[in-house]
Amino acid sequence: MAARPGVLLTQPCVDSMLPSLEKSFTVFKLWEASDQDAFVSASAHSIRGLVGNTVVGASGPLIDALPRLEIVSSFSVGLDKIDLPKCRQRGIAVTYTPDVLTDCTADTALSLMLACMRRIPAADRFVRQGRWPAEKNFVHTTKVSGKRVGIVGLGRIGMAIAKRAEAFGCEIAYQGRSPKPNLTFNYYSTAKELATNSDVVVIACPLNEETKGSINREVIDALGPSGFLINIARGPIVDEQELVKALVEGRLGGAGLDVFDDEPHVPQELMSLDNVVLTPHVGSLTWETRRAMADLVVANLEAYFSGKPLLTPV
Ligand code: 8YV
Repeated sequence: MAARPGVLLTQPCVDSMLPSLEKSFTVFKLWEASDQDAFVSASAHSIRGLVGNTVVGASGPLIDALPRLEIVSSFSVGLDKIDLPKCRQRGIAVTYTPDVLTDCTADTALSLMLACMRRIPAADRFVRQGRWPAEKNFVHTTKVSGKRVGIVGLGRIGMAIAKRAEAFGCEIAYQGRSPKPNLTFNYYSTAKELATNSDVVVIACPLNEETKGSINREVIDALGPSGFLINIARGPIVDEQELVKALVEGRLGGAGLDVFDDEPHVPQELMSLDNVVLTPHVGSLTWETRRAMADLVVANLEAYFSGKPLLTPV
């Protein structure tokens, strides 16, 4: 019997993935190694596949350390942690997990929108801290239904956010590289114009050279003191220092943030702000979605090593 292909798993991901990977592959668990460089060089001759996520992906140096690598099967829809030019240059196949995480990520965006505009976590704290009997009323908050929602990046996830926001009677607009055909939503070619014409801006675009830092001070100020910013995409799309400043100075109404510049580190200044809701990159973090992502990661590897077409190639 031929040796089972070796697959390097960079992170644990979800419980169901390891046993299903181990049915067909010899799995090398990077996160368990105390000296990861030594572990990689000792197992490099056996590793033909790599499974990474947004915590540890397929960086240039890791790919360089794996001369027999043939496929990267990413446990993510975002590709920013994969050195794609290097994969292309080496002829390494790349797959990802689109579609299966769209619903949960869009649900997270709406949750953050509702949570920060209606200050749900602060209201919960108000009750738990026993403040209700003495203070009688919680602060007034901002209505969500009917608001103008601007979406940066109307891809699969952006579209799913639009659909959900439409059900709240919101008016939808979007910004992206180009207008999409057959849509009644308003299109703006710049994030600043979108922000000027929105009550809430939701970031749902990929992180790349074009989008990095694109939500800057100008865009934040265009949204203004009654505007809200929601980010379920990637932290570095926003100039985080400017965002923090705007929130601290009251130049932005509030923010719902699932992603940050330097995860898992979150700016300390945000911790005391009741108009800000912070979640630890949980967009796809449900059992259903993470299992579906794992199934797709494994199915892509199995397809590759049995010579079948990849299910979700990049
Ligand atoms: C995951 C993600 O949080 O798919 C993405 O791009 O950001 C998320 O689904 C991630 O891959 C787990 O680290």
